[in-house]
Amino acid sequence: MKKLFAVLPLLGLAVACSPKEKTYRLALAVPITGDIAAMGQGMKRGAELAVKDANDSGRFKYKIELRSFDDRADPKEAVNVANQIVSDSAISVVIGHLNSGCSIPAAQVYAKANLAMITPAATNPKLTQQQMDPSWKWPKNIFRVNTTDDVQGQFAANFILKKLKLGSVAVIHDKTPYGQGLSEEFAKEFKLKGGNVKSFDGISIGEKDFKALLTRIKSTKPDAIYFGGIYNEGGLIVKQARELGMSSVFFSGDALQSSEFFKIAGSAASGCYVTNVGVPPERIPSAKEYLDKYKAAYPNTDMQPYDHYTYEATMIAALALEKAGIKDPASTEVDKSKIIEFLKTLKYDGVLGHTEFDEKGDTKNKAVTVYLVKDGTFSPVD
Ligand code: ABU
Repeated sequence: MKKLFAVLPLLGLAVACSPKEKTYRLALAVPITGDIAAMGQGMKRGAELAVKDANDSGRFKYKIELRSFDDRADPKEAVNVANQIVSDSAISVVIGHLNSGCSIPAAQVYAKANLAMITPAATNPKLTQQQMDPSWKWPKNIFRVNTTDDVQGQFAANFILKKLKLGSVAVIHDKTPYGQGLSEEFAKEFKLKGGNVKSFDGISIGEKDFKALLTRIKSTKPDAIYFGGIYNEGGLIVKQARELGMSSVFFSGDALQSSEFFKIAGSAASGCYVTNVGVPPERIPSAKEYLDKYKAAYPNTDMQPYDHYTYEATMIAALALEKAGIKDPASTEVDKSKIIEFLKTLKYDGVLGHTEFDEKGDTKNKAVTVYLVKDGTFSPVD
């Protein structure tokens, strides 16, 4: 009996130090509140599902936990959030941000702290280009699992000209790095391929009344309106265009592929086109398990455009931690440099298909899909 009491403390110590007990931390930085919270909440669902799947897989000898940070889609808040994240030395990878306008400045904060960031949504090419600049004195820490607006804008321009056979367009953008950047890429390609860009106008996030602008655009009779921006303004623009009797085809990018767009545009959504980067997950065999799990975990919930991208980014972060980040099995300290080096050589097959990064940190997967809105859904157009 005496012997048993003697070994009990040792057993307790062994349990406390068991690798199973160790917890490593990932951060998610997205808008959880505010005007585009629907998309940020979708990303949070994707990240939480990935962390659950990673922990349930039994592959890891430790537990992964997710800390979520709300940047409210505000670049200043994104930098505040980034500073909070880097002050937590237990965080090994950041997944985020959603907005290019947030991701670009926040990435520099992470770089100075040698922390890898993987965005599942920000599409402005400048995000990764900045780390190729000779003035970038920090590790090349920025990775992106979704392709970029130069690819997406060019694709849309060629689709409108060649598939829809429409030769003129009015461009409206929301003056953000995403909306304006995408519109510029689109307009450049549209003109290059012989199309007529009749106008190029900026509106402001939060604006509600576009009738004066649309009345001016209507007088120029464009075949199509191309909008670079997010569903709140995009939904109102197409609704008001139809109220003014405009029949121009409405076309936009990935940040409109949300059920929120239907709520705002109502019946005017029907017949609109949007692009999103990548192939629809329903068409990727390796995404089936994810889709089934998502539906089971979040019944009666509309998937938002970046949920599966965030799931993938989180799974990749967990893999990088497993394969390269564990510094010392006796502690939870991570080797952040090795995580960055691992991501540079990643070859991963998951819900997005195959992912590997080019020298800029961008995915080599350049697929873009056009969706037509019909019967209240986004239907891929072949
Ligand atoms: N990719 C569209 C929305 C996010 C961004 O600002 O890039």
